[in-house]
Amino acid sequence: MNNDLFQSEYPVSDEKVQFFRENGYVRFDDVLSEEELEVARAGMDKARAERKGFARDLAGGDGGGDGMAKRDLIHPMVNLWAAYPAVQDYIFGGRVAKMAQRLAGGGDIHLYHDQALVKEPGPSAPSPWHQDQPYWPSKEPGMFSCWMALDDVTIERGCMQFIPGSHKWGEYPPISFKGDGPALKDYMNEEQLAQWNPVPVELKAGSCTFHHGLTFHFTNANTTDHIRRALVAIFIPEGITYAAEDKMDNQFTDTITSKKGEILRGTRFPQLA
Ligand SMILES: O=C(O)CCC(=O)C(=O)O
Repeated sequence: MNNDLFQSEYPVSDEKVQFFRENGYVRFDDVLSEEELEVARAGMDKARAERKGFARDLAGGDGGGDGMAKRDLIHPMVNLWAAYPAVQDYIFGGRVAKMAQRLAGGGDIHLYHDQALVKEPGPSAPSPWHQDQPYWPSKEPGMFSCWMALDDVTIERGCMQFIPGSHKWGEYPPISFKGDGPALKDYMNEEQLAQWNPVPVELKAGSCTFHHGLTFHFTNANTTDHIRRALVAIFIPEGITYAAEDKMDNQFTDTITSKKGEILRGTRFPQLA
């Protein structure tokens, strides 16, 4: 740890914990200071510059070109903590991990991975309604994320939108980000459709939302002239087990050291709290 940034505690009230449990998401304002924001942005921008041709896109292209194709997509870069000290300080500083621990009701918190999600200015693509749990290796739900805004986010810039309470509706198949499969809405019954009331959460930079792995969420394309940078951390709370072959393989499967049914652990899932 280079300094004392990202370490001081951010109070999480019982009301916030309760809100998270009931709605499957919760917001926190002014979590990062201006100084911390600058450090986090610089870390992410370094990664963006160095990994220019590396960013993969969720919509199926190669994401490696510099033309419009790149602008159309969201560029996930994962596990920046392992390469960029600024992101490592953010992830290991403890503030956000302790907030996660409060929301989980205590117990150990391990990192699954971090993820920089960037929507460049100009026309880009929406992130379709989806749940995260279908893409994760755990047998039971319980893993969850912190989505930290590094820029002010509005609906037009791609802030997070949630369906409150949808984390209680069960797990649905993974949604294709290419748009070539069923939409999440296609799986809904009439009662669910009647409750399909998206809540956009506009945030100032340095504020964040947490969302449960089963919560339905969506972001618009970034149609503004300013970049949208979000730094996501995904947490494994206590008691989560590995589903192994019952789940799809992904780029993290090789780092998992657990056997099916054992507590989910891996060489790159450090304990944070
Ligand atoms: O940032 C986005 O556009 C989507 C974020 C998301 O799906 C997530 O963090 O789980």
